[in-house]
Amino acid sequence: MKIGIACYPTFGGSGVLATELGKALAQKGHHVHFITYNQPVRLDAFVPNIYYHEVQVPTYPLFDFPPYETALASTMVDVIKNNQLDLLHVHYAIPHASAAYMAKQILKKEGKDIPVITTLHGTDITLVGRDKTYAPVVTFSINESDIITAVSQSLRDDTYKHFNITKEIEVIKNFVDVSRFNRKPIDAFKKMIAPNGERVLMHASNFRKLKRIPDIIRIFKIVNEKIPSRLMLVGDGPERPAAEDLCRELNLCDEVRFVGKQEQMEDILAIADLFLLPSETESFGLAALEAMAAGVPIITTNVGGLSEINIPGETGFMADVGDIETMGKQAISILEDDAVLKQFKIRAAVYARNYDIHNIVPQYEALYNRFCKV
Ligand code: GMT
Repeated sequence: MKIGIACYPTFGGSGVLATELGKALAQKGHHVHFITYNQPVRLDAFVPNIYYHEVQVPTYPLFDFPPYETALASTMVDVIKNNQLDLLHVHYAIPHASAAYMAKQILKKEGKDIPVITTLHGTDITLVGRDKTYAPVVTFSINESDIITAVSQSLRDDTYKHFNITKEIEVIKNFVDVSRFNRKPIDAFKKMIAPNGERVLMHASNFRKLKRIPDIIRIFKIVNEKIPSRLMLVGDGPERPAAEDLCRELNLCDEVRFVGKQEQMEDILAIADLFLLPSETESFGLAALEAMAAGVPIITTNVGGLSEINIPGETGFMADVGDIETMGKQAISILEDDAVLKQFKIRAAVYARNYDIHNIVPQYEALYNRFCKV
């Protein structure tokens, strides 16, 4: 099958998921064409049946806002026509679903009907998409997609709650390549972060407000007062300067390491003992699933899709948004005893297998097969 994938090329979960899906489909023999404005971060190796088409957005003095969506739709048309694509799968509704609608209409006039699959990832529904500046276009273009999928049951419910969607939304949960996360810790790296064998707590995200980075630092403080530990913060974003200030204020600069954006999450997670994701909202929590796959228990809030992947007492614990005290106590209960920690680590890895790439990718292929036979 020849499949077009439009996504964000960044470290965000939707782009990571779309890229991993494309790589998995290519491994199964499909031809996968990525259409986006930069090389996706997880697209890091040459694979003969993976193609990358960069969306160029020419600037012009008139454009205070270069029209990316127009350039994207035009690139979609060009790639679909010149590579005889069988379908277009877009990840994150804004602006991919509306650009896909436009491309579909243009191609229809030329006698080609290209099926469009839209996968909803989270903030395109729960946050940004609901803004009334975007909502009519988001609603329209989701309804015009041939197939709509959501990455969790909770996101499916939210989509029906906030938008007037007249079609069935199918749930295909996010996945992880479990074999990739089965790494042994790199000793030198572990020594650098935790020179005296301290417990390593970790968080990875785009440091946006909804990730509640201050909660992470305060949870860590509670843990650190009882257990020798280090906090590793992976990623970057708008909340980082305030987070650094808070570390200074709480006198935690020696214990907290900001390591910036990282591509080798499997090596980084291999040295972690506990992953923290106390988000305000989270449609799925791919970062937490990757942690589980690496055998790292998780402490999360009980919002959105997090309560679908985190099994309290098994893979970690959950608490209400902002309940730092409870999350601190939960973290200590996992970390204070070697035997308990070991059991949580084993169970986290075992539960992650339910979301292994080999179980989930065939579900996408089954959707594609409704339109085209392999
Ligand atoms: O979490 C983010 O801010 C990034 C965002 C994205 O769109 O890339 O992640 C969303 O999609 C991920 C992949 O499906 C989900 O795992 C995240 O939970 C979701 N983020 C939110 O809902 C806040």
